[in-house]
Amino acid sequence: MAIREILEVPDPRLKTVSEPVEDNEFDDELRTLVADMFETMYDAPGIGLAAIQVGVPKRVLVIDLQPEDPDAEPVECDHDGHTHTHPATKKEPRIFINPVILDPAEDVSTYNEGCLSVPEIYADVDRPATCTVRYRDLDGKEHEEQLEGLLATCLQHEMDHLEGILFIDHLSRLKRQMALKKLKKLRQAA
Ligand code: GNR
Ligand code: NI
Repeated sequence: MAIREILEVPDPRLKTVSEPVEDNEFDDELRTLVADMFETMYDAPGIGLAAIQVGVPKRVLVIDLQPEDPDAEPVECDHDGHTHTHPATKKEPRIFINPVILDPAEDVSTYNEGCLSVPEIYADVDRPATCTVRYRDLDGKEHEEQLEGLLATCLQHEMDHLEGILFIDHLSRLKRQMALKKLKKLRQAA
């Protein structure tokens, strides 16, 4: 397994429309891609990742919302001589290959989104609050599932990546330009 480099704006590859995984491509190469995507996402850290974010134009998504685990002991962590405790989190890795959204809800939910390809920028995005997704697993088997809450939001954010769309593309032109200017400034400061 390997951590891969995450593409960032304005990399033109992020605008690619990704290709479906064909029936004969459910192989070890796909398994390695998915394993590397999880490792890259956990390292970042993030709650979702689309293959194009690591430069692979295939319709492959991984998601792990890493919810807090109330049954586990809090985790102590140490950085710069300061000790913090965090609630423990559970791993809930999810893989969506060739996902298709069916019947998006009319009711909308707003979430303050971020994106590993648009680092340190956050903005409210409205999306259908629930949806059904049809997708394949790593064995090529088809599934259908009703999603709600953050999982519905995150899946739709990731599906946008498959069409070459970023969350900032949902903002007004003025807000998008402000976000990109802020990112440029943050990079100059770094
Ligand atoms: O880590 C991420 N957090 C997030 C927060 C709200 C809505 C979507 C996301 S996905 C993002 C990781 C990412 O960029 N996936 O493409
Ligand atoms: Ni993203």
